[in-house]
Amino acid sequence: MLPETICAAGSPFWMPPNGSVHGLALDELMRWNLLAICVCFLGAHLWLILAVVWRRGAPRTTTTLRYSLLALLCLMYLWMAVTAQRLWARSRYAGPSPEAMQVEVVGEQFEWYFRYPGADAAFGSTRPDLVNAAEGNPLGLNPRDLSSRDDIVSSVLVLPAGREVDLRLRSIDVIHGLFIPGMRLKENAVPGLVLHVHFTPTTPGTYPILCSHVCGLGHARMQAVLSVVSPAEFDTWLASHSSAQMEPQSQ
Ligand SMILES: [Cu+2]
Repeated sequence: MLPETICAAGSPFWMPPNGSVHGLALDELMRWNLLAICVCFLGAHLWLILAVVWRRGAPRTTTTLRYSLLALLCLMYLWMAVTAQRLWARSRYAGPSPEAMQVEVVGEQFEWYFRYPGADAAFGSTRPDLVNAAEGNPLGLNPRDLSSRDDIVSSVLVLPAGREVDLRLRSIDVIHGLFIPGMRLKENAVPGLVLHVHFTPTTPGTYPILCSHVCGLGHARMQAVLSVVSPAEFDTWLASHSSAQMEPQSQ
C-alpha cells in the first residue's frame, strides 16, 4: 500500500478523507494509477531527452526495448482496467444485502430531499399534483396512502455508522447527480427512473453532498449534508422525526 501521508501532504488539493467501506479500495487504486502515470510521464520525458542527446541514432537494442516498454504499458493498463471494473461491478451489480437500510434521495431544483420509509418499512405513494414545498410536502406524499403517513422527509441525510444503506434515487424535474466525495459515491438522479446505489458509511462525521450535474442557475447552491452518527444517535433522531406524521387530507 502506498503511504497515505504522501497524499495527505497534497491536501487540500487531494481528495477529502474517506468515510466508507468501499472507499479504501478506490483510494488505493487511485494512488496506484497516479503513481503509474507519474512514472510513465517522467520515463517518457527522460527517453525524449536521451533521444536528443544520442544524435548518431539509437542503439540496436532500441526496437526490442521499445516493444518491451509498450508491452509493459499494455499490461499496466489492462491491470488498471480489470481492477477498476471489479470494484465498479462489486458496487453496482452485487446488490445490497437484504438488511440494508432503505432511504430515498430526491433531487429537485435546487434541493436534495431524503425520505425514510418509517415504521412500516414501505415507501408510500406520491402524486406530482401534491408536490408543494411551501406547505411542507416537497415530494408530493399522498396522505390517503397509509404507507405515506409515516414516511419521514428530511433535508439532511442522517445515517448510522457501520450499517449498509441502499439509496434509491429519483428526480422531480431535471437530471441531477448525487455526489458525496467523502463516501466516494456518485450516481445520477434521472426523472422517470429509480436508480439504486448502496454503500456502508464507517466514520461518524459530517460530509458535504453536492450535485455533480449543471442542473440550472441555482446548481452551485444545490448542497446538503450527510451526517453519519452512532446507531444509538440515529435511533433517537429517527424517533424524534417519527412523531410528526401526516394527517389525511381531502385530496
Ligand atoms: Cu442538481
